[in-house]
Amino acid sequence: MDAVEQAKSGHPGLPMGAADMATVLFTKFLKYDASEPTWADRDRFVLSAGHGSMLLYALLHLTGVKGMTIDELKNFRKLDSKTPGHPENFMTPGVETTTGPLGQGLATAVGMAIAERMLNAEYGDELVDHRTYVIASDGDLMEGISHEAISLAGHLKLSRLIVLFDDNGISIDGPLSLSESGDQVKRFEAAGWRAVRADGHDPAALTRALSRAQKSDRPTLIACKTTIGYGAPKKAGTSKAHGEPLGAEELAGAKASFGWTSAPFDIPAPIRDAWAKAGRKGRRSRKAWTDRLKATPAATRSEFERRLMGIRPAGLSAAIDALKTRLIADPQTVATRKASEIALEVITEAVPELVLGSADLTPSNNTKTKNLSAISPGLFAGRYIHYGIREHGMAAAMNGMSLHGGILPAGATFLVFADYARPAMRIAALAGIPVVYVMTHDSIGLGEDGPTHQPVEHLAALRSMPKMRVYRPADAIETAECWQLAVERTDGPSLLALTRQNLPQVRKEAGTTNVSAQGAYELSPADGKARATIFASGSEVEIALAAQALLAEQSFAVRVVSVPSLDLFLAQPDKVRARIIGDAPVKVAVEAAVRFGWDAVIGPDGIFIGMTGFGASAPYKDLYQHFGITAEAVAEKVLRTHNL
Ligand SMILES: Cc1ncc(C[n+]2csc(CCOP(=O)(O)OP(=O)(O)O)c2C)c(N)n1
Repeated sequence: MDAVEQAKSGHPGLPMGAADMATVLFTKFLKYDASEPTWADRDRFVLSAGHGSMLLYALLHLTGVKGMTIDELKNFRKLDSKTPGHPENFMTPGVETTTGPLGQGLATAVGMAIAERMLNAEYGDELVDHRTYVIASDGDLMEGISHEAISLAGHLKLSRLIVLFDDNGISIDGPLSLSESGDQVKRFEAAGWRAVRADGHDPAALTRALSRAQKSDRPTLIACKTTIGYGAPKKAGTSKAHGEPLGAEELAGAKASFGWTSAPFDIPAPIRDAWAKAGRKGRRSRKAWTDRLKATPAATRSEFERRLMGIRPAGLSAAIDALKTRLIADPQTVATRKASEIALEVITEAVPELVLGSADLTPSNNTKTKNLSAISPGLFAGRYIHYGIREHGMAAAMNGMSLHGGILPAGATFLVFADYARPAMRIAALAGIPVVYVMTHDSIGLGEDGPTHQPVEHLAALRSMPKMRVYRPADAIETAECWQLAVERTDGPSLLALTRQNLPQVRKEAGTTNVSAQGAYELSPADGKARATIFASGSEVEIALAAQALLAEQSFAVRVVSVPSLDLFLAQPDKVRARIIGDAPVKVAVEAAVRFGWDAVIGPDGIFIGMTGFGASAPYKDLYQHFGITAEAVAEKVLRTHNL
């Protein structure tokens, strides 16, 4: 209450209403040690309703997490504080994931619970044996993503997942009855959960419910009846308590109702001591775990530690180099989705933490290599996940798996359905979570399925997202290189946009350098002084090379620059960019998508050959003709511009 009041901004209602639940959870159930908030076998706690961040900050402060001082609480919502408006895992020790967009935390927690069971299946109870707890609000459960998350969790029987639902019947607009008449308990039951109701202000009832939840063979929802802004004389139980400081009068009234006489931010010693004790509660468990880890055979132990630290295995680059050598010796004319499968045959062997999956497009995404078996309800040995048709749930679960540690998730769908996953992808970018999206059917090149399935604006939209890395490789060699970069990245998400249609192998040589690492490189130099440069990505590199040949017939020398990652290229130092862009007077970009973004390479006067609107349903070669994305069109425009 004091911190929100001092910040003149924030949400007191949820922290006040959920404090009883959190207190029972943290003092009696949660396995954690505040002195080591990143201990690998700790229980995970996710405050899905991120607007209630002050509850989490208060818990971290009271339990004694290093750095979470009372001054941080006083600086709530100030620049560079550890107490930002919504919880950010990259700013605050002890915060497991960034939350705020409602529903994300719950869906992320599902991924954490999956990761825990998968690592348990690999390393056993001795090393991996913990739970994932969530506090979720009405808003979390109203969001569509919650459907995907709870049905996936129910299906997989994630019995280590326990959700405390802050069932206060209030949201911003007023009582929930304005917009909701469903029954969450029944909904969760229908999804395969154990779901019960409890009085959220009765510690004994909460204790009983949590004890039973720990023994369940299914995930558990505890719908806790609470009062938002509990204790505030007038605002309690109303939407007025949700998102603004209480104000002096209500604050004083609330403190009086609790018999609280201390000054603002002053915490009486007995209370402080009790919480500090709770913060030490898991110390013995942690020490016992550390002893078990020490007693683990050295090879298993170092592999476990490597994976949890997020260090990629040493063998990856040698494996990629060997694959590239093989591809040079035996060039492949394949779709890049198939090239991705070829690369994955190698990478999945070299990188045991890589867990693949698809939102029900496995045969189209080519993500299930022969060596991978799928997890199934209650059985978590495996490295493949059938996420079902749940793109958003998949992307959020991937965030959770990655944040849990020990796993690098890669999930797949069609590129156009990135839109269905986008809010979780944005969290991955914002929070710097390493995950890989395998997004096939990346343009009109998918053909007959037509414009609903043909992405045109998606590459631009995804490239514009800060910290998202978008790759669109041109052939089997670039696909291997882009996969290597995606797997090596440990500070954020990567996306591979891959074709449905076959492409020739355009790289004629490949050393041990990953030339895709600068985002663009000269693939085919001009024969003589270049009069134009053609930039292209993915499937259009073939067209650029054909245009180069057509122009050569007319003694017009052009160079071709392949751009496997436009955003990575634009992030290079000026010098690198200038060298690769070159000084040929005519600049052309070819990409079967909208122009947005390419002006940074070709300038506003550059020639762009691509899409200006939605696609159409037809065989893909007809579409390329129809939309004028052809070598002839490129050559003709280059000559016309040159002759102006
Ligand atoms: C995806 C998304 N939509 C909208 C919001 C804005 N918002 C924050 S809290 C909230 C609803 C508040 O109701 P509830 O979840 O019941 O929380 P409580 O009022 O109990 O604190 C909304 C709409 C958001 N944070 N995320």
